[in-house]
Amino acid sequence: MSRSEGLGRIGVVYKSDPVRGGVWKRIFETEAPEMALRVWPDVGDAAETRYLVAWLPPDDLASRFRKLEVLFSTGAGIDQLDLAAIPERVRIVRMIDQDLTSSMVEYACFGVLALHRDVPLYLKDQSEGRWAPRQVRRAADRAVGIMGLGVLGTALADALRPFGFKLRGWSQSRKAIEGMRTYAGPGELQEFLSGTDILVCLLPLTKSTRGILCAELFAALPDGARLLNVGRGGHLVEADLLAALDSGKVDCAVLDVLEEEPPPADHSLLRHPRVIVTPHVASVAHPEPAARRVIEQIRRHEAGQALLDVVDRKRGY
Ligand code: NDP
Ligand code: OXD
Repeated sequence: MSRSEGLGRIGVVYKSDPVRGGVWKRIFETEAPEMALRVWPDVGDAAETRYLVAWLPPDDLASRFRKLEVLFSTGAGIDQLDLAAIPERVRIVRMIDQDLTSSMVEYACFGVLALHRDVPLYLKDQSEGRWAPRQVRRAADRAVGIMGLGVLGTALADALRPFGFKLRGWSQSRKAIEGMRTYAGPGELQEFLSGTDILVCLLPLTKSTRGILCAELFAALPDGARLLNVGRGGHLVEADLLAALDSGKVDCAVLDVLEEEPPPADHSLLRHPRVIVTPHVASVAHPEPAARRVIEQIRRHEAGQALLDVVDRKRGY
């Protein structure tokens, strides 16, 4: 017998963007009549709530949601959460969904192709009224190195393969991926970087990855390498990228994320002529499929099945 039987509807609280919350409410009402979704700040009886969906949970989560069993992040990343403030008994589940993955693949392909085809440099030329063709390099002569071979990194590798790039990938544990030369752990990072022309960061932000895109890392890349950061702003030491752009070590970059979001209008990278910046839009969880994913997860949990996409607190991702 499911734990919800005889107890009325299963209470779920949603605390994130209120407009999206309206869509979540509609999906829950039509597709999960056994659940009652409340949109923040209407939390009902917080002390009895077992499921919370949030980007940023409330500061008083532990004392207010005393029976909370699962915290669903509305995003794929969970670095915005203070894990120490979330009681150990609460499972943390991140958002993985095909639309979110496809959206990242679209954006990251755009970024890699823009860097490969010199688009940041041509935008600079165009802004200066210059028509100056550069030699077109074949994809087969360019190595794309992906840092992070998880859900998003492997999907990107699949999408890039048909272009014919040389593919390299780096992760914590060793991976075998068709058509990709893979490297694992800090010991193989230098070797991975030394053959990477276009570096893509798709790592989670953790204690070990904060500031990883720094002067030392740029020094290990071939001269004139290019950077796509679609991870988090905290991965990048911005001053080091500016110095690497100045010296020509890094030729150009596409950045979807910055340390401070939104950045000040005079931010040096936002204004840099060889950098394309977008406002953290590479991928977002669309509310309909995201709500369906959470419904599926709650049903699994209620039926005593294992939750999917659970965060490993020790690893931090
Ligand atoms: P996953 O958890 O599926 O994959 C993470 C990958 O990073 C794994 O391959 C993991 O290695 C590797 N990794 C983690 N720590 C290290 C380390 N210290 N050294 C080497 N490799 C490491 O994450 P996703 O692919 O789902 O997402 C990645 C990140 O993308 C998110 O955390 C988020 O920050 C970012 N993101 C950005 C978005 C945007 O709009 N800009 C949207 C969505 C996500 P292993 O496989 O061995 O565990
Ligand atoms: C995410 C994001 O982590 O949107 O999902 O950045």
